[in-house]
Amino acid sequence: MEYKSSGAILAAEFSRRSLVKGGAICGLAAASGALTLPFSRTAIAGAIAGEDAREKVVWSACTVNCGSRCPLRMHVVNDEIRYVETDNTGDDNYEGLHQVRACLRGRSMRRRVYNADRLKYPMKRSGKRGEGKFERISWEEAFDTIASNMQRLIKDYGNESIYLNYGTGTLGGTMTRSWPPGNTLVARLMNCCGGYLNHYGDYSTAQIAEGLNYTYGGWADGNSPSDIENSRLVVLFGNNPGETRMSGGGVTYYVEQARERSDARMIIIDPRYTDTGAGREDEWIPIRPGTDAALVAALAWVMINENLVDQPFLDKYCVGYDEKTLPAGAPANGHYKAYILGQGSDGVAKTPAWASAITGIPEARIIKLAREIATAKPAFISQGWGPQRHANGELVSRAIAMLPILTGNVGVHGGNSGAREGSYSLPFVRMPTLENPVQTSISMFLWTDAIERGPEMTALKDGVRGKDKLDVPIKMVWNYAGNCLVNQHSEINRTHEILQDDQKCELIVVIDNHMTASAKYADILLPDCTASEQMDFALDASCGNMAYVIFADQAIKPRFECKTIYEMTSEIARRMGVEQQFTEGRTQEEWLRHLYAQSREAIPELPDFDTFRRQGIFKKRDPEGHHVAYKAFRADPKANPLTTPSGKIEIYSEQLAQIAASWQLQEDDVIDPLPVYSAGFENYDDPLSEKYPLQLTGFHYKARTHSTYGNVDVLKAACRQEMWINPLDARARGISNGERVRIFNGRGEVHIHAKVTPRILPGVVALGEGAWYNPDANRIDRAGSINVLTTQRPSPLAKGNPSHTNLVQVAKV
Ligand SMILES: Nc1nc2c(c(=O)[nH]1)N[C@H]1C(S)=C(S)[C@@H](COP(=O)(O)OP(=O)(O)OC[C@H]3O[C@@H](n4cnc5c(=O)[nH]c(N)nc54)[C@H](O)[C@@H]3O)O[C@H]1N2
Ligand SMILES: Nc1nc2c(c(=O)[nH]1)N[C@H]1C(S)=C(S)[C@@H](COP(=O)(O)OP(=O)(O)OC[C@H]3O[C@@H](n4cnc5c(=O)[nH]c(N)nc54)[C@H](O)[C@@H]3O)O[C@H]1N2
Ligand code: SF4
Ligand SMILES: [Mo]
Repeated sequence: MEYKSSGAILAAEFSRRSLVKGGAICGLAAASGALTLPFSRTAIAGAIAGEDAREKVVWSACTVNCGSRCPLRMHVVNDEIRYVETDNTGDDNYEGLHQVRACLRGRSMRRRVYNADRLKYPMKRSGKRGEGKFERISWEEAFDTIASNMQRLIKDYGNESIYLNYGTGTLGGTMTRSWPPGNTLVARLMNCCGGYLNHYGDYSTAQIAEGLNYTYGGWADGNSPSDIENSRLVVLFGNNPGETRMSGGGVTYYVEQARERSDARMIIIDPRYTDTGAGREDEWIPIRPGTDAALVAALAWVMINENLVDQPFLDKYCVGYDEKTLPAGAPANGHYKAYILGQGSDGVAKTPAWASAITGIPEARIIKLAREIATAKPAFISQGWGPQRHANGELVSRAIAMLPILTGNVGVHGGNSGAREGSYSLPFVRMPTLENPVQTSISMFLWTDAIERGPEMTALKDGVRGKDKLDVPIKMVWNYAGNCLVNQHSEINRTHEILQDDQKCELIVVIDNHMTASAKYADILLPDCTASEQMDFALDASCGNMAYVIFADQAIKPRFECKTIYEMTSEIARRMGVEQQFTEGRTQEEWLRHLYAQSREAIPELPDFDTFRRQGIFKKRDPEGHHVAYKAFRADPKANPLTTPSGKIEIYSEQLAQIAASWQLQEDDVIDPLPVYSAGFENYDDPLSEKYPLQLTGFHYKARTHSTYGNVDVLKAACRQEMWINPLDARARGISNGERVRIFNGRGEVHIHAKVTPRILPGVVALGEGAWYNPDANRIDRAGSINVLTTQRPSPLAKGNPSHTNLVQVAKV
């Protein structure tokens, strides 16, 4: 047990300090609020047991996957969190070591820790899969069952039959880190036991990571948002930091402060009028989902015709813009300029009139936008990950990057690559997780297929990597800190059918804090400690150009029978005969001290362990100042080539031409050497739109981080789950604001309230992702869980999740 009584003394000291700092004012207000909360019974029990009734303040953290990580200062009395504050160090200056203030989600952590949905004991399934019927078992039985079944499955099917599912619930942790799979304690355990089937890609960025890899080589870098202070124009394609990067460490804070300084104009291109706009933007240009590449093509058409492209930049740094730099193997007129002007293989000129019909944006507005982007130098052009989470997302991501490329905004201050903003990170040392002896991996999106038809899946058809084909189906799933087993994976009804049959996937182990939709599909359900109940470090925030690490200390003892992931995996390692290799004889705290000692070698400014524990957060500014992506390449492309095959920015990719020629693709799946516009499947003009005429796009909602915090009452009340619909579409269906509607397509049906608002383009409806799936007896969801309506058909190149590409119909309930 790492719960240290000395922590109380350290923390008591801290609460005195916060009194001096004036933190006491809001502290007191919150504390008096806490008196009305339902903890009194346990508090009394604690007092009887003689526990410390003095308040102590312990630094903890919110480690969910929202892109930020926030410190939480837990005020604890008698082993209970009474209220939660956040960072009180630093100031409000974004150029200094500014405060990293938690958003309202993190500040409601108490309501997650003390939630009625908490898993209390290990359990085994007693009904059919997904019915949610369980019976309590001992930890011994849980560990024995997992170990013996795993041994059997490894013997019968091999290690490739054991899959680590995507899960980002505690992505920000070090010991508790839940993703990428290879960096988790479950991976360390499996690597001691012969390995596991890995996955590549992620639900966040599958298409853009794959797409821009061919443009820039590797993960596309971006300028730090602080560099906007040097920009004259900010153009955001489907990028909503006001909602997706909300914390004090977050990007939205930088964008706002840097724009105040530069007075840059801001244009937001999004089917929705987002919170990032909310009066701060200069212009909102609504666009039909999935059509950004058509808009970009027409902007390029105007720029080329009006001589506004940066020709010297294109000649020196790029491949395939025009005849001069087209690779020898490419077809005649295979270059970008020919494609735009209508001299390419499709023979269509990408005029503003052409794009207007596709995107829904007026022709005149497209022409004005082209002139504006080409002349406001430098311009910070970026895309969030909404535009790429589509059926044609790889092409869209590459197309948007064409704007900074055509205008020479790459590699300069105040510019950007067209990717999302970059951020500074520290070389903090992570828990070592050993090598996976199994080389095979599948796209994170195709695990349901790998259960259903694993041995039919091949490299050329399904993107299997490390092998030509899968030899065995998935027989066991480890699902740690993830709700992607059901809630967050697409097409819930298909998943349900596949998981119901326990002859296919024979063992599902879910490790979570709460009884989620995914937890209901477990065979063995293990209750994990929350971040408040153990010691860890939290890091890796997307935070502009200040990086930080949080000492996420143990605030309270584990609740109920919860254990840490380290204890669980160590116990299973013992039963698998690999305990020594797994633990190397260290406890969790000993590991953290060990990793910290190594980190201090890499980051000499880090204080000693105990000082860090007391100070709670360590911050460091990027010594470079503003980060400029591809600065060295811009300065000297010969000395600092990109990692693309040519070393240059590849507008035309020979690698993609080869892939397009050799892969087996479904109808409507387009892979192209150029960043062309292709509608992809289920776009607005799909024949299916006769039956399901509305495009449904998802978005990441401020009420939750995906599904996490989705069961917190006050957050649910503050930000209701509702479907956005334009007044024109609502009127045509007789729907008024606040009324319950049916949203349906061939994959399922959801009932939820309508938000009738001009903040969304006609023809499009939107639903925040992550609501807790709540089906009735007819499998109609009553909570607004979008994944009842999404498809499991993958995007062509990345085999990623096209979560925002959906056609639906809407009607009054
Ligand atoms: N339709 C649609 N679907 C989407 C998306 C979309 O835009 N649209 N977005 C996708 C994206 S980008 C992502 S990243 C995924 C996210 O999907 P997930 O990674 O599944 O994220 P969450 O829904 O937050 O689920 C995290 C789980 O971890 C649990 N958890 C939290 N903290 C802890 C802990 O300390 N220990 C343990 N054991 N469990 C913990 C939570 O209770 C929750 O069940 O969703 C994807 N799904
Ligand atoms: N509050 C909160 N913050 C989060 C998360 C969360 O769940 N809640 N999740 C975190 C995670 S894991 C991730 S991956 C990121 C996700 O970050 P993003 O993927 O950037 O977030 P989204 O909301 O899916 O999409 C951003 C915007 O794109 C718009 N959009 C959708 N389709 C299109 C299109 O075709 N074209 C254009 N131009 N715009 C389009 C949406 O309306 C939305 O406003 O957010 C992170 N931050
Ligand atoms: S949800 Fe994100 S922004 Fe909010 S407190 Fe947690 S880490 Fe910070
Ligand atoms: Mo994500």
